[in-house]
Amino acid sequence: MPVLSVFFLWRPFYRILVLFSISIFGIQAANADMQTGNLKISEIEIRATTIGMSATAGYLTIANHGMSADRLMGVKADFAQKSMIHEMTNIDGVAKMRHVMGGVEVPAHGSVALKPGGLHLMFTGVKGTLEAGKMLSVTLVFEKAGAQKLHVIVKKPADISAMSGDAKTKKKHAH
Ligand SMILES: [Cu+2]
Repeated sequence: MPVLSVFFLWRPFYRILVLFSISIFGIQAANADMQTGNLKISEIEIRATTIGMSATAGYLTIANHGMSADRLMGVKADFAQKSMIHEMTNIDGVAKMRHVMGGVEVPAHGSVALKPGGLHLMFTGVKGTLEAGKMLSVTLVFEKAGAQKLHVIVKKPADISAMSGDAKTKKKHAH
């Protein structure tokens, strides 16, 4: 009898505990950092497009907790005709973009940031308009970690967390 009463006393707490755990995991699922092997990939943010815009860019950070370097070799996306890794350079005040050949190294115990004004994912021949809030997916291809299909979120340029204050004010990266 005392055992039973303890059980009934605990039942409501148990239920609260279950609900609490569900809410925690729900939050983790929404905050979409992704762990694959030694790589931790941040939520991928893609710039929203407006009517008539057929090119856009994507930003993310890849951290490598492993003992050996990996390499981001390429990117694939269903919503674009062509997906590439690009780099933005600013030489004497002239901003230029180039296609990064041979991929981007993710150093051992290091990280690489693809952000406005530097390295970025570049999508051309984008089908339709990418509105803010839209969920899409891209596949990142790594030399060692292989192909990783990841969710991406479309954001208004002002909402992209990878935007540095500098990039925001200059509005240089106009694609
Ligand atoms: Cu570009």
